[in-house]
Amino acid sequence: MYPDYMAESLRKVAQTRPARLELARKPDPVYPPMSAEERRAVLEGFHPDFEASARRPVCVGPNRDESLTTEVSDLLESHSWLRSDQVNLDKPDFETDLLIIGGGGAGCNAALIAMKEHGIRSIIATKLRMGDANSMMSQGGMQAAVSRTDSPTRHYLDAIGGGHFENKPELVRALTEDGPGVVKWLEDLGVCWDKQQDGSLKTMHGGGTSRKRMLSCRDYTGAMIMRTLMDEVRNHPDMITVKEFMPAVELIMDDKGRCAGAVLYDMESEEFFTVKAKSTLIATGGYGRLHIRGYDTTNHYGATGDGLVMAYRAGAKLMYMDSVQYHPTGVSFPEQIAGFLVTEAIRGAGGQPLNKEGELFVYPREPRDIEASAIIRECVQNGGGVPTPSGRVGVWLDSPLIDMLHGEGYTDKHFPAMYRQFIRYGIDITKLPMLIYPSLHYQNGGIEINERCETDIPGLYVAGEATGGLHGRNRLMGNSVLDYNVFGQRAGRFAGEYAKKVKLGKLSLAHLDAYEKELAEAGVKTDLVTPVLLPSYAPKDVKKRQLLRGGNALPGASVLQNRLFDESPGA
Ligand code: MEZ
Repeated sequence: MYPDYMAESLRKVAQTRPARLELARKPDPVYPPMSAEERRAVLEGFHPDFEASARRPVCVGPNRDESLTTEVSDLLESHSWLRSDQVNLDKPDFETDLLIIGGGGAGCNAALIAMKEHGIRSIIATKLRMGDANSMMSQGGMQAAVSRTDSPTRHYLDAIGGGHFENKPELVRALTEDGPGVVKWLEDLGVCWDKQQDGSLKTMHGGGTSRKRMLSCRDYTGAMIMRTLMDEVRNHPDMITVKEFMPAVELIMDDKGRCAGAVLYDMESEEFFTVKAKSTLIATGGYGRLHIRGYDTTNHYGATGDGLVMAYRAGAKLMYMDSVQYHPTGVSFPEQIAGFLVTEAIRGAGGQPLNKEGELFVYPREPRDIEASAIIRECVQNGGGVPTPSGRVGVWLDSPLIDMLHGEGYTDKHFPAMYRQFIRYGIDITKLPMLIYPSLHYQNGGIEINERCETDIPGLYVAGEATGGLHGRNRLMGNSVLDYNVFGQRAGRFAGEYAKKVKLGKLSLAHLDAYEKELAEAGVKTDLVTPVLLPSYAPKDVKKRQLLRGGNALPGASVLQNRLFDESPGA
């Protein structure tokens, strides 16, 4: 239940609802969409990326001197877990055609396509369990141009517009043209898309879409897709080996500068294992658990940007690593679930963002960065937010309108995940609005790839959220689900093709020594060891005890904190 002090604001929301419902029943927008100038002003004034300390130049590596998100620069200016002389590469522990780092949607698709199209064997090495990934957590849907009034060209234009015309065009073309084929592939594997009475696919709007294009499986879209893909992967144990709780900590190269596998870390036995692979795919997802600018996140527990730092140390270039996506509607209250996703589909179905006076203050379907900035402005500049007991703030998302617009039972049927998420705390979203605030959601930038998922490093492929360029500096809803399917498949296709031809040379970790030298030459002083692997929410005194374990202890500190070695040991 909401605390008593929120009752007055809730009363105002109920009071303004009949007039807003009338508006929503008309064909015109319920609130004027922003002009290009208004959009620019709200972004520059209120988007967290534009805060003074949000970016700083990185002083090592392929993007040296470029301004990146500050926490990303911190992440990249860090030490490896390993030194080249600590690892014996003469007899690798495992050998495979394709090593896939990451057990989310991109990784599963890649393994399946490499097997089906090339008869290629792969190892999927995943930090937690298979499917512990943002792919599993997406709710509202996947975009694909399947309806009669739509086309890949329209989808292309929307994605490019949403990305502020900075997307890599060849990637957007691949995404939008492959989209309808992905819908069929997933349906053939067993995904049950929502359908209309006549059996055709049900499509909805998302922010920034000019046509209804969002396909869904209620609000469990990612869960449905991932369960299906994981089942298919598990059906082929002879071709696809899954290693759980075994994150990669560094890439292995050969003496010709090609990627040749990775060093894995067994989280249970704390041993390192080497994998020699003809081609390697990074499908490690995003970095929400770095809690950039202190924001809560919608991301899963393992989203710590591991692929970025491994690829960067090996010499791969990053793109748009100055751009972070904050989902406009993360939970603000109940605080036990602060930051959790409230799907954009709620606004697509008619939910309206309101300030504490119950007034609409923004068109509900602006692109994400604009919508999020407008919500921050309403709270920070206009004082229109509702404070929570622990000092957060939020605006209302008026969900009861949805049943009023579409008929009783609609919310229960179409948003069961959302309904359950709130009813557990005594909040019935068919009767009361949700309190929301932007939440760190997506890594817009990442490792630069071409439409074959190739990087600058032969043999190194990247797919899904770990890549940069596809979404420009702002991704539209539902394009990440399509992204991990389209580019996961492409990665499997092209990495598989490459694996059939390549002859690897002598294995090496010399790039780690070179990176370490560069850090020293740049004068970087840090105790941070990456990949981070797991975020730590432990208090400092507990962290200190963890770090006093022998050897290369788990880097349990948040990426933003040093490893406390400067404090007296044992204190
Ligand atoms: O693409 C996404 O981020 C997505 C589907 C999220 C959502 O709002 O449901």
